[in-house]
Amino acid sequence: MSIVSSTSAAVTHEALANADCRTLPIARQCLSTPELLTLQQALPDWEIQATDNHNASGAQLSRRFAFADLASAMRFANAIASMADAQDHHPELHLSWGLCVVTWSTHSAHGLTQRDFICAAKVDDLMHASQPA
Ligand code: H2B
Repeated sequence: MSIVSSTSAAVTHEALANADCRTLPIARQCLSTPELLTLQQALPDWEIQATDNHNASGAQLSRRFAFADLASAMRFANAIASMADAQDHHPELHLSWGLCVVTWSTHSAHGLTQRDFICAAKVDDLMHASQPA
């Protein structure tokens, strides 16, 4: 099941966050530019970046999350790790005092696939869940 097709209308954040990477076939092909733009509209806080790192020779999806201290950033990173294992899709995490930078790409496709957008939406939900109402 594909969340997005080149002819599709808008995709919601909720639809991404509720999707399950384990139901998707192995990703070998990166999303097209129109597909990337459609999905990015659902994740306005995330930035698509050019990269030449060892996993993604094309593009990656990244967001910085600010915290009051290191322990809070580490708790958030641990929650992301549990979600990532459950989805069998794993981010790069940069942790420092008050900061967790989350970066997604799909190693098997060497770039961005819908798995990255699904997991980014789930990270947004984890952030909302960790904030006091
Ligand atoms: N995470 C990411 N980001 N990209 C992948 O291609 C990937 C992964 N592949 N996590 C998964 C694990 C694969 O190695 C295992 C065997 O399912």
